[in-house]
Parts: sequence; C-alpha cells; structure tokens
Amino acid sequence: MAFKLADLPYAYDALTPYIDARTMEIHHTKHHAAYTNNLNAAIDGTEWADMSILDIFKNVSKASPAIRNNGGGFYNHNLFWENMTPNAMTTPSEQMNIHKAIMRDFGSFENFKKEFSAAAATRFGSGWAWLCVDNSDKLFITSTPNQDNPLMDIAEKKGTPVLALDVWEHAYYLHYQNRRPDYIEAFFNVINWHEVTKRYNDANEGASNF
Ligand code: MN3
Repeated sequence: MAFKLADLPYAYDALTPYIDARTMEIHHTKHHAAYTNNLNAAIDGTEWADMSILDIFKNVSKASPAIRNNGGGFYNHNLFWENMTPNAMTTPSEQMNIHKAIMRDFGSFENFKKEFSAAAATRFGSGWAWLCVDNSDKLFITSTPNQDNPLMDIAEKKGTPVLALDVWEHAYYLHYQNRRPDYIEAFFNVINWHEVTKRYNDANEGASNF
C-alpha cells in the first residue's frame, strides 16, 4: 500500500496574487511529490509499510529520519492545500463553530491572527505554524521545525491540527524573497474557513486521541 500524491483542489494559478502559480506548481509537483515518493521508498518492505499515516506519527520517535521527515512532508502539505481556497472569506462567519471557538480561546479574531502570525514569523529556519485542538476541545497555536507536526509523538505540544501554514522558504521565496511576514499576511486572504471548521467539528467528535 503506497501513499499517493493527490491533485490540488484548484488550479496552480488560483491563489494569485497571494501565492503565485510557479511557486504552487513547483511546491506540488516537485516538493510534495518528492516527500510522497521518498516516504513510500522509506517504508517499503518494513514494518511501517501497512500502517496508516496517523499510526506512523504516533510511533514516529521509533522511525527513521526518512520516515519522520517524508511522512510529515506528505501529510502536512495535504492539510495545507486543503485549507486554502480561491473563494476565501477573510474571517470565519459567526455561525461557524470555529468562529465561536476562536472568540472563546483568543478573545477576538485579531488576537488569534496576531498570535498565529507571530508563531509563523518566529519559527527559525524551516517549519510550520499550526492552529490545533487539544484533548479538552481548546484551541492552541504552535509551530514545529522541519516537517514535524503536532500529531507526532515527539511534538512538544500535541493536538489535532485544523489549520496549517508552511513557512519553508520554498513556499514563498520566488514571490516574496525574504519577506516572510508579507507571505503570512497574504495567507489570511486564502484560508478555507469551511475546511477549518469541518476539521474542528471532526476533532470534537472524538477523533482526537490526546
Ligand atoms: Mn512545503
């Protein structure tokens, strides 16, 4: 059983001007494809070959660096593509559960945005920023290095991710060069809040194991 690279849910140029078509195409067809292929090569013929990606993450401290890095790269990018859309609302609507949870746990959308943006901007080197749900249904923001994620047993803060932002330079350098804060600001124009609130609802329904 091999992991498969899924198509993007929109065209490569769909997120312009916030994320340019060339960045999206290289990111998907080169970077994400390489993580997927390298993950399959790393698990082939091993005890990891028939495990789900979530089971791999739960035991990843015992896995090789190739499985940890490429497993994260495979999964994190799937979340990232799906939590963006060309038809984005700039904020979640008041009816959405994610809106209510953001108000409850951050006080305001602006506070949430500030904290998430700071986590993304201050992650040193390559990594990811996350909005997650913990096992008591509370939202928290965290960041991880490299291709780690909050589902991994080695994560400093564990939870179910509902929003992911890739802050590797390959995600923004062609268009933004060293201006990571501008890329983070642009990301807020393409967030798929329908997908984020769906993940939040699913996490509430006992999908979380932490
Ligand atoms: Mn990437």
